[in-house]
Amino acid sequence: MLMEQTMRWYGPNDPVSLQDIRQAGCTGVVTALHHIAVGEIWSTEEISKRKAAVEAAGLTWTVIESLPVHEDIKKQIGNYRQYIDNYKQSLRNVAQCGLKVVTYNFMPILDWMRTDISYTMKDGSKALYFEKAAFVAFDLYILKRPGAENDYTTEQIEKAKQRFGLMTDEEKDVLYTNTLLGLPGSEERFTEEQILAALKTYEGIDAQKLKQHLFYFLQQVVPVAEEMGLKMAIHPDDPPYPILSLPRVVSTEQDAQELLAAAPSPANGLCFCTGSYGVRADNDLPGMVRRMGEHIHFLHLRNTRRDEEGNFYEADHLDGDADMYEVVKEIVTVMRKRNISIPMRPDHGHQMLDDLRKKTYPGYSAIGRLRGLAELRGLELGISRSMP
Ligand code: DNO
Repeated sequence: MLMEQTMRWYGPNDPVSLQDIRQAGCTGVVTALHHIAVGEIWSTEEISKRKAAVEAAGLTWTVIESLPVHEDIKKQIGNYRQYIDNYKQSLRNVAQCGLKVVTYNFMPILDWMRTDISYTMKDGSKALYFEKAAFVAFDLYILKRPGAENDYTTEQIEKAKQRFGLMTDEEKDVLYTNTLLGLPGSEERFTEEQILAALKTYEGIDAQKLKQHLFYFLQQVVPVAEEMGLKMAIHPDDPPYPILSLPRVVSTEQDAQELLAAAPSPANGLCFCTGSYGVRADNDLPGMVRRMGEHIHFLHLRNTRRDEEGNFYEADHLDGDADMYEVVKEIVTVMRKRNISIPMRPDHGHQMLDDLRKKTYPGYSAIGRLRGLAELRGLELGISRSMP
């Protein structure tokens, strides 16, 4: 039994087509109804329409990524109870349409964060990159977040100052855009004032409080998911530590164990993203799969290479700090024990070959992901065949 191979598809406007995904060797896709505003109910009509489009291409809609959680739920303000009710209804609707796995995250305001989306690798391909000095420069000198200087050492500030001093106006502009790309729904650019205002709404919400809000949310929605036969899969924080003073609560094994314990159920599970968890040296990835394998409902396989300063780039899938061989070995063991196939997607990929001339979603060009998928698929088959 092998992992179910999927790729993310952003929907009808994605320059990577369903046909492309099928030719990459996938049997399923991971997609979401990105056109529905966060917090609104996903209707069965809209879900069925998307499902039919996927199936018409000979694929299955294997995982929803994401059914996003409204900011009010994370802060427990305003209409959060209504948004939780809406979430429950969306869960009922997706289950009614035959879907099985729902991915979401609980990151305040920002989803993922990189400072560079076209970092040139030695072979000329482009990767996503998080450069600490550029990020600190963004925080201190572009965003000018009040109190930001308290979050960094004198050395970091000095380095950021130098880095910023050498940037052209255009580079500053690109840095600004890149850094805020992970803002959900940020088709247009947010202004500095809007970001600062959003950050302000998290004043008084520390990690402990955010955790309570996450647990409350889980206690509300997990029973519905369980009743409907769905699996919830929470995506970890990316990067897995606080940024811009925002609290983070899904960054470590302990965080994951705690959230699983807060609403014990087969429906309460993880999206195990080796790329996100793997940025922390204290996350033992193979051990996490071994210990929490029962609860892994979806896999993002990706690799990063970090240094002491806090910089990291997205490496080739089998390269980087994560020992992908060990990780996949544990996954194979877990799947055999559970007697199931866990869906996976090669997460991100380098922009390479013909894709260097195309515009795709950052990290989601076809060829780089195809390369990652092909390598992972071979790795898994080799491991699986050689294991008794
Ligand atoms: C980035 C993705 C994340 C992920 C969400 C899940 O490439 O892995 O945006 O989809 O955090 O809710």
